[in-house]
Amino acid sequence: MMITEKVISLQMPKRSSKPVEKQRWSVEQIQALFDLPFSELVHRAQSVHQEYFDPTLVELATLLSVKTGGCPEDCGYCPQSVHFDTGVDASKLMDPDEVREAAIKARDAGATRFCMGAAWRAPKDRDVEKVAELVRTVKSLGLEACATLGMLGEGHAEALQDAGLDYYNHNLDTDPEFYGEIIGTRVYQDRLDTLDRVRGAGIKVCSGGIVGMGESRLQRSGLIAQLANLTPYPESVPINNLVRVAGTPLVDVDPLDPFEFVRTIAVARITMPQARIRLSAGRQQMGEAIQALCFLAGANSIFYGDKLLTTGNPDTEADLSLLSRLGLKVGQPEPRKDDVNPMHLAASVPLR
Ligand code: SAM
Ligand code: DTB
Ligand code: SF4
Repeated sequence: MMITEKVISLQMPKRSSKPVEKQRWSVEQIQALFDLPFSELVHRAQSVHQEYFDPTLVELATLLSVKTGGCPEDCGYCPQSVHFDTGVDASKLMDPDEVREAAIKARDAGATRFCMGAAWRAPKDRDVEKVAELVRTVKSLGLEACATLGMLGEGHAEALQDAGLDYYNHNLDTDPEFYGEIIGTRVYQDRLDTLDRVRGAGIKVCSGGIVGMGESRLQRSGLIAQLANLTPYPESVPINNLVRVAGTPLVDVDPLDPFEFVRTIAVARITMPQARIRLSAGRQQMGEAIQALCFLAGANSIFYGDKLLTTGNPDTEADLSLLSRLGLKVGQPEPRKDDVNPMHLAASVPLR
């Protein structure tokens, strides 16, 4: 559905029980949030987080690479692409017993969501059938199930929904203007089409992106605008900090200022107040203090387990210790109120 762009009012609209007409975030409005003094931005994000969620609750989602490497796509950040020599070997799809074992381990360690990743450009019909079996396995253990398998074709989302899949992860990854510098084998619209299929089948959308790939602040704002303007915006938004992997074209890119990463989390929280905002890849390189700032800025989910897909993640003991020292509890954050137009939250942001 197309929605009209409106000029943001400097007055707070009155709350009403009527559905609020969806307004589009402009990239400039989002950049104005990014440009706020750090303390002001984090304060606003924290206020939104408190308004919509129990801010002491953090989701633990465990990842498992069920089919690793050998991917024909050329995503410049990815260790699993055949285009780059990263030392990642290609493997076949795991069988249900292996997945069951990993999911039980994750559940026993405290995870509530189990996300299966496959290094495919797009799964074939028979791949989807097999993954549907994996989804049933995960669901039978009482976990939320998520899968990220690449672009979905006709009937795929429905088959996964039928198996009980709760979330499908497919990231927009970056700003449309910057996208072509990172990925050449598929276009932005392909990603939007997959998200439409997921939404259409009644599966919750998990979509976010990566920062620290050499994009500008304007382009980070462009990514958040794309996500926040989806109608509705995703229920789950992973924000990844680039893990610079040897052999990929992005290995030597300048690391992002960690405060800029925190700002990205804060802006995602303000613009998508009901979403679970996941502090995703890059935590191992980040240090505890920056992670604490991310929780303060509204992150309420993490990838939990010693490994992401092919790269490392903090140990589970270290994560539980960090959460405990911050007085955070483990659980499944649910928004505690209906959405109001999140743009009211930016109403007093000075625009250039
Ligand atoms: N092949 C599927 C796809 O591309 O949708 C699923 C797996 S893919 C590895 C899932 C996501 O992981 C990517 O969209 C990207 O956001 C993230 N990712 C991959 N490599 C990364 C890296 N080096 N650093 C941070 N995030 C990364
Ligand atoms: C997402 O946004 N990040 C996760 C998950 N979705 C699939 C993947 C991170 C991958 C980091 C690089 C690796 O471990 O291979
Ligand atoms: Fe393949 Fe996904 Fe990696 Fe791109 S991000 S190369 S599609 S596994």
